Amino acid sequence: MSLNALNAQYGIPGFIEFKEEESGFTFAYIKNCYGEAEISLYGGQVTHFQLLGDEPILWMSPLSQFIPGRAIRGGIPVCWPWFGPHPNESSLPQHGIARISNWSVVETCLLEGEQVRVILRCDQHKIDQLAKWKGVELELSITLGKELKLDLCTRNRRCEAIMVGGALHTYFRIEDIHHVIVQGLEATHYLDKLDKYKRKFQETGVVFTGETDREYLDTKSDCILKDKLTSRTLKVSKEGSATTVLWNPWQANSEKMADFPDDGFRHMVCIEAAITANDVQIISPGENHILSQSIALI
Ligand code: TA6
Repeated sequence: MSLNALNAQYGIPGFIEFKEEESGFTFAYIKNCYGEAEISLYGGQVTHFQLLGDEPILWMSPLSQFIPGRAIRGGIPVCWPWFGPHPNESSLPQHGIARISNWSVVETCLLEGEQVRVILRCDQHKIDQLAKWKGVELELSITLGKELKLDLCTRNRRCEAIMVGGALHTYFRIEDIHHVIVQGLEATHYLDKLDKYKRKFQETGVVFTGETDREYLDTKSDCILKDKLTSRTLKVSKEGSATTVLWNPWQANSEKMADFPDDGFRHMVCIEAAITANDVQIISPGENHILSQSIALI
């Protein structure tokens, strides 16, 4: 669809406008009385979210590549229909295909209280190239109101059950990783990816003193992200997920990644609403699964 047609059909003057950037990627720019957000149609990825009178909430790498076939680094990547490396085909991309696919707009609307909603659908042709997921549909609904809410809906249109993993892999912008705490995961077990997925117990709130890559199990709790240097506190809620992933690559990995600044690890932390480990979803024929994450300033 051309940009003019996109704006004619789905633009809402003063609230939603579509623009093509130098990279050739098309973005939706959303504004209302609560704040603003930006969404790349490539990847179906929110790349910016800011509430009125506050600093941006999402971290975007200044070195992120905007190249077809590559994942955008930062914002809210959509990992689907598997999380991490593919379980048995190493040639398939890490974190699935959704974040490296094009998405089309299926609906935009202005809701009560000037909330703005955009609904996107992942490229069906790309999904159908995956034999096990052929005919499965993927939609993402993004609503900007007092909070930002994402609903990732998997529809199983096949005649047999499917297995789906994934995550809303959210990068939060922070002042300094040494001065944040994540609460809400106390007294839960996690798999430590850095220690051969060893099962460990989280007693206290999570503080960061080095590379961190953990899958917290059997938890539907909200996470509270406290940034002590800015006194900003975010509540990160979720639905349709019993696994929360925390990630910070720390210095050495930041330096290794081409699309990550060397000191990038200081200013971001990922808190992800995930369906992985023992929480991979089996979806029956004709059924849906919705993975949701909401981000609010408290
Ligand atoms: O969500 C954590 C994680 O799975 C880490 O293991 C790390 O690989 C991170 O995702 C980033 O993955 P990416 O493919 O975007 O470089």
